[in-house]
Amino acid sequence: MENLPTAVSKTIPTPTENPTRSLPEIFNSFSEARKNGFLAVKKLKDQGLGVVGVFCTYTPVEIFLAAGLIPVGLCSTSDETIPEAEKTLPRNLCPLIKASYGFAITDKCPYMYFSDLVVGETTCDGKKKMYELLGRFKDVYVMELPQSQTRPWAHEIWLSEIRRLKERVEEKFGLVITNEKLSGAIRERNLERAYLKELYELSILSPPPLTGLTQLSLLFGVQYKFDHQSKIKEIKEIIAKLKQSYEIGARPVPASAKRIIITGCPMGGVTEKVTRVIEESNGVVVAYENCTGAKQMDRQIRENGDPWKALAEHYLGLGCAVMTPNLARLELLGRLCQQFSADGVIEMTLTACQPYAVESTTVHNFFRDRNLPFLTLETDYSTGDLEQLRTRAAAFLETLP
Ligand code: BJ8
Repeated sequence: MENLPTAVSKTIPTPTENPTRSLPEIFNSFSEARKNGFLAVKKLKDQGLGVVGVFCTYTPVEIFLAAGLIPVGLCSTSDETIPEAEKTLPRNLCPLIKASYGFAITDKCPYMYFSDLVVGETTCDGKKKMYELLGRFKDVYVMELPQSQTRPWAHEIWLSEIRRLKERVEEKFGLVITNEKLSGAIRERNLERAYLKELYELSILSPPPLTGLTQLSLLFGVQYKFDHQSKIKEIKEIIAKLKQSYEIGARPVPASAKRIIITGCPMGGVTEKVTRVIEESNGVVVAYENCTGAKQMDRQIRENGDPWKALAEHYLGLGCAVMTPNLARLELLGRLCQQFSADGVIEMTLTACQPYAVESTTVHNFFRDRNLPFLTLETDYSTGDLEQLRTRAAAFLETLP
């Protein structure tokens, strides 16, 4: 690790592997995945593999996998470097953007440090303008994302952006991405999506066989596991073990717990606090509609026909608040509420996230029309609002029938 900056090398732990792990041990391997993934990425870099840093669910990562590159998530989930970021960025900006930028400029994020290329999209204004600043010290490529899924030309624009990204990757890394390789990467990721969906759908059971906190750490951690085969093996193992322990009577969640769907901004790291306060007040998070959860895994990429068109079709269909109108979010939310027999929905918005804050009214109206209780909790990457979140979540859960 002698080539790494001190701030980075200090954060790299030594992973421990044990082939006969119990369920809690496998859970730990996922909750520790982000930390341990640093070392895995370092090893892959040493083997000569290229790394591409990404920020958003709209990024068609299959292109990087088809090219034999390693895609890594760069969004930060702690407030550690926000003061440093605020020396350049406005204070009233979403914490996800400030933290991600802060970790980049302080060299404290090994994933950013190892990234040969960073790919972003024109999603919210804060993010796309931050990419311009990031471009001063990293090789940043920004895709132009249409903000509508219903305009007839949106698909054509996104398809041409995907083809441009292919060319940029080919030129940067000196390789060729064939249709066959892309189709292979699509099949690989579809398989992962299918198993992750099977995993979170276990919480359709009443009571669910895992808490919302466990589900979140699995879904968040999986993005920092880079070996496809062993990742699939681990997910299958978790599913089998969870089913087995449920069959013999294990009930980690009380039957009386109110079933909650979480929607809104991406979660992980410090924002786990939202799930924690819900589960401390006789609630259980049964599904996450956001980018950490179902939004990413609910749909499969079409495996027949032109793979580039299939990729464009899939990613443009994601229901994020940067789209207008954002009907896909409501469709998924409505479906999850039915499927998981939700007692209520809690939306988590990050402070200063305009797309989600404004769309909150639309989501609120959607659930009012369906008589399903809905609450919005706004938070940031600090822990200073924990008591306030706890009080509001407890009051909401108490009102649920
Ligand atoms: S697809 S949710 S990952 S854009 S929270 S940075 S929107 S101001 S994270 Fe997102 Fe892609 Fe959408 Fe998902 Fe801006 Fe809001 Fe901050 Fe956000």
